[in-house]
Amino acid sequence: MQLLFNRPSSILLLLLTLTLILTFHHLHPFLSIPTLISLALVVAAAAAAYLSANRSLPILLLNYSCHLPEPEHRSTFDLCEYFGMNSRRYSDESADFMRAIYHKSGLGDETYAPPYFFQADPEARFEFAVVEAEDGMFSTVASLLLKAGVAPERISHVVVACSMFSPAPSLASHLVSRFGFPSGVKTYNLSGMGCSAGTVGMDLAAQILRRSTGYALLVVTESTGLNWYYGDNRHMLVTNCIFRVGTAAVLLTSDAAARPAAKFELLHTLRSHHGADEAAYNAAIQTDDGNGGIGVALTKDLVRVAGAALRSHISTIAPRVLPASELLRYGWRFASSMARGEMAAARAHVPDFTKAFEHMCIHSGGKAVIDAIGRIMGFDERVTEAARMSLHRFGNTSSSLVFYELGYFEAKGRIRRGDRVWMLAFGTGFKACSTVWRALRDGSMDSDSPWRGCVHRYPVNLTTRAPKVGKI
Ligand SMILES: *[C@@H]1O[C@H](CO)[C@@H](O)[C@H](O)[C@H]1NC(C)=O
Ligand SMILES: *[C@@H]1O[C@H](CO)[C@@H](O)[C@H](O)[C@H]1NC(C)=O
Ligand SMILES: *[C@@H]1O[C@H](CO)[C@@H](O)[C@H](O)[C@H]1NC(C)=O
Ligand SMILES: CC(=O)N[C@H]1CO[C@H](CO)[C@@H](O)[C@@H]1O
Repeated sequence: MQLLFNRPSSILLLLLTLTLILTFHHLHPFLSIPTLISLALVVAAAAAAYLSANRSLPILLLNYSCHLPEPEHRSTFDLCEYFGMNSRRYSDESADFMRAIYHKSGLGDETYAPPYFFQADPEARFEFAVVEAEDGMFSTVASLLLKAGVAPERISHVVVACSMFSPAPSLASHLVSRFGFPSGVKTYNLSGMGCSAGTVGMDLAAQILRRSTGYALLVVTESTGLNWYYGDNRHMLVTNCIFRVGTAAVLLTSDAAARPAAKFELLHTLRSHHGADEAAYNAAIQTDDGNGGIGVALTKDLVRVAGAALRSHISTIAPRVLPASELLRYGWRFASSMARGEMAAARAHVPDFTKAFEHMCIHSGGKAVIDAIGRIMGFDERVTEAARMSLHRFGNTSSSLVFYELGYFEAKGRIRRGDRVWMLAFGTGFKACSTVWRALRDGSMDSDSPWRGCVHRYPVNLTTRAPKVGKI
C-alpha cells in the first residue's frame, strides 16, 4: 500500500507554503498577504534557479553492439556430446543428467560455444580465457565506435563487467591498449557481480556521467575458460549446460548536444540487494564441490529466491514508473482482498507493468526463471517472447542477454519513438537490477545486429521442439 502515497508531494508542498504564509500573517499582521506571497515567489524562483544549475545531466544511449560469434563456433547438441566425450571427465550419470537438462533448457541448436570447445585438448588454460573475453570485447567495441562515429579519444570512462574472469592488467586495460583510449580515461572493472553485472555497470556509468559531461563505454562479457566445471555435483553441472558465449558494448553520454544522435534516454535505475537473507545469498554461489572441483552451484531455492527478490524490487520501482490509475487499481484490489481477510491473495496481487512499459528485456538466465517471472508478474507469452527467443538463439550469455533482447525488439521493428523499455536482471548475491529507457527514435535492425539473417525465423514454437533423447 505504500505505493499510493508517494506522488502528491507537490500538492503537499503548496498547502504547506499557504499554511506558512497564513501563519506568518497571523504572527506579524504588519506583513500583508501580497508581500508574503511575493516573498514566497522570490524564494521559489531562487530555489528553482539553484536546482536547475545543479540539475543532473541526461544519460543518453548513443548506440550499442552485440557480439555474433563466427558460424564455426556454433554449439549444437552433438558438439556438446563430443566435448563431453573428448574431455573424458564425466561419469555416465553426470552425462545423462546434462543431456536431460539440455533438453529442458529452452536452448536451440544455434547458440555459440567458447573457443576451448574447439581445441583438440580441452584442458582449461589461461590463454583460452583471454581469447574468449577479447574476441567478444574487441569486435563489439570496434563495431560500436565505428557506427556511432565516436573517436576513441572522446571516451572518458570505460566500465567492463565480467563475472568469472578478472586478469591483471584488467579487461578494461586490454581495451585501452587495443583502442588507444586517452591517458585521462578512467577504467572500472566489475567482477563477481553475476548476471546482473550489465545493469549494475549501467547504473555505475550513469552515476559517473550525471556529474560531468563525458562518454562512457560499457562492455558486458563473460569468460568461462577457467571455470568450466568437470565434477559430478549436479547443482554445478547445470550452468555448464546453458552457459553460452555473448558480449555487448554500449556507448553512453551525458552530452545534451548528442541527443539528436541518440537511441534511448535513461529514465530510471534501481538496484536491490537481498543478500542479507541466508537463502538468497546461497541461491547461486561459486564454491568447492568437496572433491577439489570449483563451480557455480545453483540451488533448488533459486527460483523461489528470484521470486521473492522480484516482489520486493517491484514494490520500490512501481511508484516511480506506473501511472496513477494503475496504482489506484492495484491499491483497490489489494484493499478489497485485505478486507475479505484473504491475506495470501492480497500479497499475490501485482500491478500491471505493461501499463508502464511497451517492451521488457527480462533476464533470461534459464527457462525456469523466465517462467517464474511470467507467473508472478502475470505476463503472457507475448511479453516474455524476447526473453525466450534470446535464450533459444543465444543461450544464457550472462549479463549481456538484456541487450540481445533489445536487439530483438529493434530487429522486429517494434520500437517506436517514445516507447519505454524495462531491462530487468538478476544476479548472484542475490541482486535484482532495473534500468528503464525511453526510445528517442523508431528502432530498426542495425547493420551489425546479431539477429540479422535469423530474425525471420522467430518467434519459434517452443512446444513443438521434439526432444532428442539417448546417447550418440
Ligand atoms: C548463466 O550463466 C552464468 C555464467 O556462467 C552463471 O553464473 C549463471 O548462474 C547462469 N544462470 C543460470 C540461471 O543458470
Ligand atoms: C546505430 O548504428 C546503426 C548502424 O548499425 C545506424 O544505422 C544507426 O543510425 C545508429 N543509430 C544512431 C541513433 O546513431
Ligand atoms: C505450437 O505447437 C503446438 C503443438 O504442435 C500447437 O498446439 C500450438 O498451437 C503451436 N503454437 C503456436 C503459437 O503456433
Ligand atoms: C587489474 C585489476 O584492477 N583487476 C581488478 C578488477 O576488479 C576485481 C574486483 O572487482 C579485482 O579483484 C581485480 O584485481
